[in-house]
Amino acid sequence: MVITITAFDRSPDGGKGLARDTRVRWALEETGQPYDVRLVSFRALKEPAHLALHPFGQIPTYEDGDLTLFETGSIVFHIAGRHAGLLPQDANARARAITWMFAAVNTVEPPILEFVTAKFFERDKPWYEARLPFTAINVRSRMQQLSTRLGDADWLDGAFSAGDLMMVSVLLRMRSSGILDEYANLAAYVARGEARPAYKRAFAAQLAINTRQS
Ligand code: GTB
Repeated sequence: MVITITAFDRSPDGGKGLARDTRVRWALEETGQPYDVRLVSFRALKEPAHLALHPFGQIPTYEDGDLTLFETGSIVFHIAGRHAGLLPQDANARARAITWMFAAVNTVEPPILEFVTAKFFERDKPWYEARLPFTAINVRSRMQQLSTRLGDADWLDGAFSAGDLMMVSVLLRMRSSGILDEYANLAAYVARGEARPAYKRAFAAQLAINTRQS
């Protein structure tokens, strides 16, 4: 039984790899797992067949035999727990890598999403001019803290792990704003993630879908 994930039929980013199926593809590539992709339109996301897989009507989902998962943190954790390559063997190092996964989705991603939402979806709102700089302050605060912790290390805690995979995926969302490049070590960290062969394969696969002629 081959793993099947879902992805946008056409991602709004046109293939920049920012939709969350990319991080799941990346985890599957890092661990050498073959997978199929079922493409879903925005309309189909909210239809019963997809809602049975994902209660919030989103991508990505993950199906492997009789197991269905949603939420990228959970999906990547599952992949990393089942296959070698993304979590250390040492119990304490493993716990720290998992902590970084949670930090990525619980502590770093929320202010980034607030910023992105304000910047791209609230331009016509009366609060836009006041709110956008406020959300940027919150992002910079988190990024400064992360930058300080990373220092001149290659990865957050020893060897590359699922924690880095999630953190790089989250930070990528800040590149187009220019804010990522304000933190040279974070920009280099993200670039190291993108340079990994597994990331390149994941990126190329989603790009092919999002740039295909229909
Ligand atoms: N917490 C969930 C997870 O991590 O799995 C969040 C999943 C999620 O937000 N999915 C989005 C979705 O399905 C796609 S990734 N949205 C449709 C909906 O809610 O109706 C978010 C995303 C979308 C588009 C871009 N982009 O074009 O740049 C980037 C990120």
